[in-house]
Amino acid sequence: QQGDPVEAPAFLAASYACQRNTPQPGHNTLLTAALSVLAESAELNGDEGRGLAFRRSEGLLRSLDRRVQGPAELRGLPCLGDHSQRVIQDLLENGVSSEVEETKSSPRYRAMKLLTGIFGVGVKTAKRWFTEGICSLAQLETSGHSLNAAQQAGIKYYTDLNQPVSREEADAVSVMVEGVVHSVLPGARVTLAGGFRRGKMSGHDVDFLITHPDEGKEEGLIHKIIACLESRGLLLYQQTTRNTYRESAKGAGRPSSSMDRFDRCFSIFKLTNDSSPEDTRRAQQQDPERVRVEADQTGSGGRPWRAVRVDLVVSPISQFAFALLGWTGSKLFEREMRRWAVRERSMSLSSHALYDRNQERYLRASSEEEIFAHLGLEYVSPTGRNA
Ligand code: DGT
Ligand code: MG
Repeated sequence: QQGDPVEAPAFLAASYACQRNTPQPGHNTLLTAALSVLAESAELNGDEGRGLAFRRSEGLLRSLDRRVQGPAELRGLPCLGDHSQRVIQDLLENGVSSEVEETKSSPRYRAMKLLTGIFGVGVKTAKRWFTEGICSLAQLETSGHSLNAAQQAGIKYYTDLNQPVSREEADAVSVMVEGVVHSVLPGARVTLAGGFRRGKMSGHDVDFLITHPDEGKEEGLIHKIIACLESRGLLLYQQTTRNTYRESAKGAGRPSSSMDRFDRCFSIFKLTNDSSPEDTRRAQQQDPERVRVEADQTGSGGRPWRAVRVDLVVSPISQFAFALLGWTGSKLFEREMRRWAVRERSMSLSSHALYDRNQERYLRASSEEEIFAHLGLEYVSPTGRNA
């Protein structure tokens, strides 16, 4: 079949990220990395709207099934605002975007990134410090600001916590968490969520969702888990927050925000250098009370272990499917799913429940597939949720 070369058809792309399959890292990493910098910069400026616009463009480009070669291929694609298009055009023509390069080297962006890189420090606090002229950890330490417990841990383990967690480290942490959870509540289920469930090879933390097949058995579980982790010397820091979510029959307590109300623990684990998943499993089998493996290797700061951020979330089994969906991410995918629910289906979705505003009732689900089906969305597997 010969003839005149025809122009490649425009990419077909749905406008909501939750309607698309978005693998990691995608075919347009030059473009997505650049847009991610601009999104992050906007977020660090407290400009949510602008950040979201860049995140949507980034997500769209990551979902495309081939590399964009020229601006003409972008015609007809959703989610690409004028600003994103200008940046993309620059990158396609010159290989770099001056705006992105300037952003990356700007003192404000660098300082804000450094300060928000401290565990326990959000954008607001970092902004306040930056306006006082604080741009480094040394300046913060001599500033006389009193830091809360989380921030103190954040400073203490700064280097470790800013070094990405590898897949292997995540697996080693999984073995530790499973060992502890099963020892305090046999039959409980531990599921790796977050970026690692989406197939990412590294992450900033390791997220776990914990439940038990018998509703109610999970009550108070978080405290038992923490006590056990502490007794085994596996925790460097922890802060537990209590569940306050109550489902109201009238729907008054229906999910109205993305705030989570599960029992949750923000923690920092002590991961020994040689705690590969296999070693950790073996050590636990030999002596469950002693999973600390004395190592002769040295880690960051000459230590034989390293600090790793771990989030533990406990969900009752009745909410598990919603919790799993909510804690798998990505953040943009979640956000888009909630936006789809409200705008296209008149439903409210949270990590706890799905409420149908027309029928004025909650829709039950025992799997993620059922939630997608309730929403009239085609199922997207976790590895396709990297929007
Ligand atoms: P990373 O940076 O490699 O850890 O990437 P993720 O995707 O694992 O991001 P992370 O750990 O911040 O959060 C995992 C997912 O959990 C995220 O996509 C949305 C959800 N999530 C995190 N924090 C909250 C929260 O406070 N409330 C709710 N509802 N969901 C949250
Ligand atoms: Mg994570």
